[in-house]
Amino acid sequence: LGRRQSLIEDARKEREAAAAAASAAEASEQIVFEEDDGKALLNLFFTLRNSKTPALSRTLKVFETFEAKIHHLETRPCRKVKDSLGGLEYFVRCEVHLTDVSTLISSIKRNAEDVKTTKEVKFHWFPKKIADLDRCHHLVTKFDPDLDQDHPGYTDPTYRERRKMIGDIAFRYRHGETIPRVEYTEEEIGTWREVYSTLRDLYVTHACSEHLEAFRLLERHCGYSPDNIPQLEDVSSFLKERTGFLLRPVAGLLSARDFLASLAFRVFQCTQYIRHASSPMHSPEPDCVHELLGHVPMLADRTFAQFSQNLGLASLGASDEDIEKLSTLYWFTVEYGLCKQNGEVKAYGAGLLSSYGELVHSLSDEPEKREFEPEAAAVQPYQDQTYQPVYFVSESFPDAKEKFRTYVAGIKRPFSVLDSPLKIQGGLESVK
Ligand code: HBI
Ligand code: FE
Repeated sequence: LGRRQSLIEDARKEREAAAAAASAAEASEQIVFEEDDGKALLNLFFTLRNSKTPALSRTLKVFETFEAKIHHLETRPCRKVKDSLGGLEYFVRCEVHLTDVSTLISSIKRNAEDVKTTKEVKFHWFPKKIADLDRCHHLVTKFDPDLDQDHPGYTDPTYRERRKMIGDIAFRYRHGETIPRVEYTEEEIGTWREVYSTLRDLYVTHACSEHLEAFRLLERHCGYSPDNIPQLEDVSSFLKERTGFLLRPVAGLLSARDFLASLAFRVFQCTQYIRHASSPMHSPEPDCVHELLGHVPMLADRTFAQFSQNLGLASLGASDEDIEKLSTLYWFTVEYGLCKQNGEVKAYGAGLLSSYGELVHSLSDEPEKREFEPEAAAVQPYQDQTYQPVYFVSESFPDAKEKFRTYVAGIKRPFSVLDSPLKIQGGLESVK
């Protein structure tokens, strides 16, 4: 019993160490291990040598500690004669909480030799109620200024410091709280002014009518102007009234799974920092210019808001492959979509509406334009470094929404999500 206690104690310490490491990376975020975490099917191959320590019982207790359900256990005599100890090779297949996989493997490695593993995800955890979005905070750091040498802020410590300060607001934020205001510096407002004035003139000829209409309202009611960077809390209240969408602050590019899951609850995870002053017309990652000028006006439109939520609903609990497809679909619609209006082609994608260069390019004769078909758009290779060579053009938002509905019906999931547009913010009671 003493040994078992110490093993449980070890496992607990490892969990705490893992949680500490994760929270060091994610500021004050507390990692909570819950019953409904996703499950993995784990295959383990390892060798236990004959020795004085009771290796087998210690090893099996690791599985017990992590409540791993053993589906299969098989042994054979050790074939490698490294020394005179002999021993057995083991193959164990078990079902285990997704969040426990790495600690379980490292515990096994302390008892056994030649440990090899493969893992299949049985199902993915996903948020069931809007407050669960506090756990959808996994950032993708490939474009952030601390790690990406090509980022215009990479060599500017003051910029990186500022980013950390604004990022901390997001790390500390919990659902339901008021989004803290940021007092932007003169330099930051200068960057905003430059993009704002340039893009605003182009919207008249290039933006879809939904964007133009919402933009007028945002200027009237939400502090949109060349001299002011709107505050997320004000924008969130505006959207809430228009379409039920809420903003929540996020510190950078979010994993596609977490980002899409938020949309299911009509929550848009929104960056609050602004791009580097040396490059006002381009940012390698999302920033508040992209969100506020590109995404927010579109989220104020009812049909578009519903389309965005539907993308999110389709993503809940989906396989990695389906997340990849939905994320590509998102790319060619929400980010880079074009649509027909009164016989002309206009832009509705946020990536276009927040980039002067690509907005001009997208409506020129240069790129190829195809009719929007979800099946094709979901697998079309895309560019995140240069302008898109291909754009998809929707007949209208209701048409895009309808086509998407048919596409989603073909996605396999172990449950169904009933689509109740606004009620969902109170929780997904309809998940079977
Ligand atoms: N994260 N903060 C943030 N903003 C986005 O626009 C965004 C994201 N993560 C993924 C993403 N967009 C999409 O490209 C899709 O992968 C869903
Ligand atoms: Fe975006």
